[in-house]
Amino acid sequence: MSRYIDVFNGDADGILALVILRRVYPVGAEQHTLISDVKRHIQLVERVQAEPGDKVTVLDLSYDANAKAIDRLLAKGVEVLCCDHHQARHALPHPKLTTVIDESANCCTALLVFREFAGGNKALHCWAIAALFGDGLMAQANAEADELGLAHAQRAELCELGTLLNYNGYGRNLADLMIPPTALFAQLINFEDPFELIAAQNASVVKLREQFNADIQRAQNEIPYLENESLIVLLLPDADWARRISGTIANQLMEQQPNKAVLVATPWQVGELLVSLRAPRTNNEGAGELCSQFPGGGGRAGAGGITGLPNERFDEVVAQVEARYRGS
Ligand SMILES: [Mn+2]
Repeated sequence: MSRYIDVFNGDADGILALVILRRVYPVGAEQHTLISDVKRHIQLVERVQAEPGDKVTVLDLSYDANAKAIDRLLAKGVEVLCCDHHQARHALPHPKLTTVIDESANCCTALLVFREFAGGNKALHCWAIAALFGDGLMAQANAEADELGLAHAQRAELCELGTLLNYNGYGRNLADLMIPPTALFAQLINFEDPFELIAAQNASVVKLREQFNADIQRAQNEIPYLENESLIVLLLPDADWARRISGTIANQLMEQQPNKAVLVATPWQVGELLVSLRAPRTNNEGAGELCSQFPGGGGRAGAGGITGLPNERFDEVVAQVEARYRGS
């Protein structure tokens, strides 16, 4: 019996892309393998152990970061489906490979999966909107919500859910996370749409909300490392709450101050930082490109990051961001 091996990013977008796909194409538990990790760990395809005839689906993970591992699977006769919105220069045609890739700044993987496979299903569209909110893509989330005629209160619910699921993905390793992404998926897949999940007062959602509220409060009280008319920089302390909230506070600052770039750093391994960059909303490009000039850096047009930046290079990053987005 062939197996379905689903490999997905541990953030809102990765989890919800898989929820949409597996509500359209359900797979029995005995045939199903799930592989995920913290948001920052994106080279997950190398963990796949597949046999010829197995079907591997890769969601919300950069093709380029996984290209070698995908090539090995294809060469072995494994079918691979990749849906993503990160850089994919190495995705070459292959009879066993299907790609749904769109690198535009206003799109996320869950939206791609919805458009490609869900045939306009309204309940599944709502999951995709939650994912857009989770990825900080507010304008697109609202445009999709307009299509469905969602009320303000419903949008607020989807925004909160997306934010909470995204928040859960941040950490150095799985032990830092409140709930492992594979366990979150296993709960979410049981609900037809996100409103049902929220109305059920799902225990995971309640737990995430409580911790989130405490963490965001602490982050909002931090004094910026640097702030001027073109950027705002936060350097958070070496604490689990800071690692959990770093991505969310970056998205929140970006929304509040749309003409500034946002840079948030937290201590990573000894002598290193984890850096998140958001391009200004008013000049929404170049973030991934800027980050990829540093080892461990990458991302997409509006959002990028550097994993393991040596502390002494931080001011260099700050200077580059300031030069890149001055006058945005
Ligand atoms: Mn994503």
